Order: sequence, then structure tokens, then C-alpha cells
Amino acid sequence: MSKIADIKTNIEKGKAKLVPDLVQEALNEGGSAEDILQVMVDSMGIVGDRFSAGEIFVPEMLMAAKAMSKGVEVLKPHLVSDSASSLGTCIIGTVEGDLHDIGKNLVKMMLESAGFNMVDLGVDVSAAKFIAAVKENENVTLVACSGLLTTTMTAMKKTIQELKASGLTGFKVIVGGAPVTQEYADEIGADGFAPDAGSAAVKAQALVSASHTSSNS
Ligand code: B1M
Repeated sequence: MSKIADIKTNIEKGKAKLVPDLVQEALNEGGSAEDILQVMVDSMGIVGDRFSAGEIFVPEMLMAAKAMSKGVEVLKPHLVSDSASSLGTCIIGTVEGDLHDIGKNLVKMMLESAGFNMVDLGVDVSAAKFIAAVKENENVTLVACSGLLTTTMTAMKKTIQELKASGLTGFKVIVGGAPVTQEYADEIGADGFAPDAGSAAVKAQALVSASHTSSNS
């Protein structure tokens, strides 16, 4: 699986032009999309460690992120499946003050294949924007907030507080992102937490199905 090693190296080096072809070649060689994705996620962890150690800086992190995103585009058709069921609309975004979107985009992909109609508000999304999107879209059953920075975790808390204060009902809130824990999710009143994109889809399905069951009974 030398292609996988090449993918890792080239993501870490931020080679956005090389990564898509390498990902395609790894798939052609029989590599599983899930394994390739895991290698890519691990590479970003290494990039983060190098940033923490002062070996690389923001531009290099940005280039690595671009390389990963280009690779994910090639993987996407192999990761998502068409779901026959409809679980309603999910509003997703990275919370205010935070510009990280790779994890959020992966979660979006997985929720889409689980059967949600996705409305992606992008990054740096204020509580007011989440609320407006819940009002503007039909059949919103889930709000998904992603956050990667410890400094913006309070924005996640504010989003949940303001969603509750708005009086809007009929949806659950799921949170996640590297610094977020189940404990923190409970503390800020989120309905659910997931540590990664795959488990976010499982958790979201369970949350929304449970609320359908309870509202029908
Ligand atoms: Co930034 N950054 N960054 N960065 N960056 C981190 C997060 C950091 C850990 C790096 C480090 O210091 N080791 C650190 C945060 C420290 C902290 O707060 N504890 C950090 C910092 C400090 C910063 C800046 C402040 C740097 C600066 O300017 N001095 C700055 C902040 C800008 C801002 O947001 N306001 C900054 C900027 C950037 C770039 C823009 C250059 C770039 C982002 C580009 C982009 O996203 N388009 C970037 C990158 C690439 C990273 C690292 C290297 C990689 C992040 C990533 O994409 N990981 C990151 C280091 C690291 O993560 N170890 C780092 C891969 C991705 C798949 O994982 O997003 O964790 P992740 O998603 C996971 C799970 O968390 C989960 O599922 C995904 C996997 O399946 N998940 C959810 C995510 N959202 C979820 C939602 C859910 C459920 C699960 O439910 C709704």
C-alpha cells in the first residue's frame, strides 16, 4: 500500500495537485475509502502537532487542509450512499469565530448519506444565523454544530442557549469537534455528541428517530 504512504506524505506537504490522483490510484489498487480517509485524518493530526511544535505555520496548515479537501472530493462517492429514508432537514455549520471546515464537511457527507437533507451554513456561523436557518427551512429536525478551537467552544454554548431562548421546537442539537466531549455537550445542553463523522450519523439518526417516536406516541 505504498500509495497510501504517498497520500500521507503529500497531505502533510500540502501538495493539493498530487493528492487527488494518488487517492484515485489507491482506490484503483483496492484500498478502502474508509482506510484512505483515516490516513488523511491522521496526517492532519501530524500537521497539527508540527504546528504546535513551531515547525510549521498557518500557511502550511492551510495548504495541508486544501490537499486533504481535494482528496476527500475523490473519496466522496465511495463514502456516501443513497438513503431511501428521509430524516428531515439538518442545519450544519462551524460555530462563530471558527474557520475549520474539514471535519464539518465530513460530518455533512455522512449525515447526507444517513438520510438528512443538508443545509450547510459554512464556517464562522453565529447563533443568529443558525436560528434564521431553522426558521427559513422546512422540516428542520437537526442542528449540527462543529467546533475545533477551545477558544470558540463558548460560541457553541451560546448557540444552544439562543436556540432554546428562541422558542423554536421540533429539532435536536448535536455537537462535535476535537475539543468537544460528551461531558461538555451535557453541560451546554446539547441533545447529542459524537466524536467523529461516522458516529455523528448514527447518533443523529437515533436522536431524530427517537423524537419522531415520542411525538407520535
Ligand atoms: Co487550526 N488549529 N488554527 N487551522 N488546525 C487546530 C484545530 C489546532 C489543534 C492545531 C494545533 O495547535 N495543534 C489548534 C487549536 C488549538 C485549540 O484550540 N485547542 C489550531 C489553531 C490554534 C488555529 C489558529 C488559531 C492558528 C493561528 O492563526 N495562530 C487558526 C484559527 C483560525 C480560526 O478558526 N479562527 C487556525 C487556522 C487553521 C487553518 C485555516 C490554517 C486550517 C483550517 C482549514 C480548513 O479547515 N479549511 C487549520 C488546520 C488545518 C488545523 C489542523 C491542522 C487540522 C484540522 C482538521 O481539518 N483535521 C488542526 C490540528 C488537528 O486537528 N490535530 C488545527 C481533520 C478533520 C477531519 O478533523 O476537524 O477534528 P476534525 O473533525 C473530526 C472530529 O473532530 C469530528 O469528526 C471529524 C472526523 O470524523 N467532528 C465532529 C468535527 N465536527 C463535528 C461535528 C459533530 C460531530 C463530530 O457533530 C455536529
